[in-house]
Amino acid sequence: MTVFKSVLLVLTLITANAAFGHAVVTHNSLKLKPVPVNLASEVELSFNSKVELDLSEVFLVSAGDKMQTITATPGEKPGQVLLHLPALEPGEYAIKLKIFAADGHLSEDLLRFFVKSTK
Ligand SMILES: [Cu+2]
Repeated sequence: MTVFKSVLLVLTLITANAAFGHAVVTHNSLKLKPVPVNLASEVELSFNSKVELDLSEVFLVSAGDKMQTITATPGEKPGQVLLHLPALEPGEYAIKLKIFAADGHLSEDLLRFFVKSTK
């Protein structure tokens, strides 16, 4: 009976941990590497868990709340995602993320950034 109880306890703990599997951005290359002007580029994101890219949606939001879908591909490491940005004029933008974690939970996030002319 004691063994059975401890097995149950371990199972409960594992399930409780899995509930924290929501995909949260832990690394974001926008902070380190500015998005270039008028040149297609990539943004690298890392999540704290595996993400289901087939179910996830990523949008580029530009002035006037215009949204366009952007392509997201898996990176080399687990939880890593590459976003493929089109060539952008200087301005204020945001990346809207609707990301499904491997546990099926949806998280939404908005990453704001500027494209600045260096001249
Ligand atoms: Cu979750």
